[in-house]
Amino acid sequence: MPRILMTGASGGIGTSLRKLLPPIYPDLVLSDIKTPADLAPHEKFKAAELSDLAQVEAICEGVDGILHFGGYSVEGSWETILPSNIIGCYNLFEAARRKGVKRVVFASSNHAVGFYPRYHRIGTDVTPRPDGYYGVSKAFGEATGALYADKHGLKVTCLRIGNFGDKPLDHRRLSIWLKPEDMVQLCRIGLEHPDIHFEILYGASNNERSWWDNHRAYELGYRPAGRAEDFVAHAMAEQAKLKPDPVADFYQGGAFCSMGFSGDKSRIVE
Ligand code: 15L
Repeated sequence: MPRILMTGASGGIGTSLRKLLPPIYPDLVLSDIKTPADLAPHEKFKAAELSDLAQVEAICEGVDGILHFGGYSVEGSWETILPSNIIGCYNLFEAARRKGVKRVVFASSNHAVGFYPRYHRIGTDVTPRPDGYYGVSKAFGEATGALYADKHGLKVTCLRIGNFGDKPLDHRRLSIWLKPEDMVQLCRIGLEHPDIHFEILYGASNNERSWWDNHRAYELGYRPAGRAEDFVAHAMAEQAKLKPDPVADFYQGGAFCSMGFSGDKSRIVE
């Protein structure tokens, strides 16, 4: 029975997967800086600060595979992103190597490629176009994952997650929504599929309005059950409550792109 470590256990994705993963991976070890408020007696939890390599090594001891969801999960200042998402991400891959962990699934994000316009359908092989320091940290994580796969033989899967949740929250999320059960399928591919060396896959459900070519995930057996179009009325009603934002509405990364934007608005074509 493989021992799986999940970092970021107190965050949004971690909290949801804590309920969905144990039937598949009974030997699940949870980690975060803070203990989940509702930690149950049967759950195994080890606190760790990602920016401290010794602490990260300690949680990797005896582990077969890692789901790395830890770190800062939205845009933040450089001072915030650097320790949690850059140093923390390096520490995770390096600790995994030192402790002989075989596989890592890294929670990358659509914000690594957020400055592609929505009209541009992209695959997983495009040049990163991050929409903030958070997106830069996700591109860094993908690059670090590739290095550890090629140089050290770690099997690495980066999931460029769209928007994880029970339903798509607005117009943009109709293109990028990821149902929790579909996330579980992607984690299983990363942790178990025999053909994994280094992969980048989009973390998106079966969304008709998708901007992403995710054929590699399907080749690896991904069969998402979520369909964003089933929630179109809800998403559009929520969208109607939002103010128009020309930069956010043009680029894939949405509001992360317009945050602090001082670029060339003439690149935005109606
Ligand atoms: C992300 O990467 C964030 O973690 C999440 O909070 C959302 O902002 C999501 O992207 C999104 O783009 O909707």
